[in-house]
Amino acid sequence: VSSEDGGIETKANDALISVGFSQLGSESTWRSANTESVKAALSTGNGFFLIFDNARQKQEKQFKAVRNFISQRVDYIVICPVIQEGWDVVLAEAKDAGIPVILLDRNISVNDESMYTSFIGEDMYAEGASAGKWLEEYLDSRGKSEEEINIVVIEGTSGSSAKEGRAQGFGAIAARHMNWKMLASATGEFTQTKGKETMARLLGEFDDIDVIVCQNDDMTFGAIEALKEAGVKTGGVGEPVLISFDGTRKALELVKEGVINVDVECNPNSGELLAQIINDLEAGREVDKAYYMEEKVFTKENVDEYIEDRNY
Ligand code: GYE
Repeated sequence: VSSEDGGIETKANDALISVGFSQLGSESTWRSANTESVKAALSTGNGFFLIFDNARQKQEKQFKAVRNFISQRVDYIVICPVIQEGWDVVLAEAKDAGIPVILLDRNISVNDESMYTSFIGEDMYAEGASAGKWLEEYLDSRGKSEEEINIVVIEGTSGSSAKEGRAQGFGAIAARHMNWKMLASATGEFTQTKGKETMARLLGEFDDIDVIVCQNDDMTFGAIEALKEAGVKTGGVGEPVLISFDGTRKALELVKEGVINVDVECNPNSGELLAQIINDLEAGREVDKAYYMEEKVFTKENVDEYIEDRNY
């Protein structure tokens, strides 16, 4: 590239693979870890030129970012979609421009799957079902499989695949049990502040909660604050059961302490796989339509094995 092109892009930069990354926000510990994972994997040293945009929970901002990436003629576009619906138009624009789109973390619902090249993320439905199955076994082991069990759910972002998948997965298990009563399901927007607020409100509405499901760790941290303020302990015998998702270090410590009963892992470290898939595409190799991250279920029984290595 000569200086006639404006001189900004150097020859060295041209050799790099340019990637526009629309991250949906910075609402949680998980999200920060995910952003770090992508930034580390798509580094200059690894042959990438990364353009990062934080959409702060606004799909509109994601559209704007994607259009920006298109006008900059990046080689690849990576999107963590805040909600599932509404992507058809902007993805068609990327397709017309001949830029492959890779979806990361959350999924979307589109009529035409050729609108994106590949999806790398987590199986949110399986995560929700794992939580439900754990509760099933837990109640069984305590001889409570016939008792009425009152459940409240603090949900993540409405319309996100993370919220929908976890709710449906858990709901499918709950549907097998006539005695599981869903008292309420209310949003906590995947943040600690909202999680606390919602938990406080639910505590004001119900005095007979047996199980609290928080769809991510940050909301769980907020919920624990509200519970503490109300003098309610969780996790022990005769106390409400607390179920969480993500598997962040702080949450694993609370699992170890017995405050959280079970934490279903959601793996944010998808950066390396993303880099590998882009490299595969560059080399003209075929890639799969979907890749799912490996995820575990943490309880007091196994948490010691994993806690030391958690860096987020
Ligand atoms: O669980 C939550 C985050 O989409 C899987 O989003 C992700 C979720 C994650 O904010 O902490």
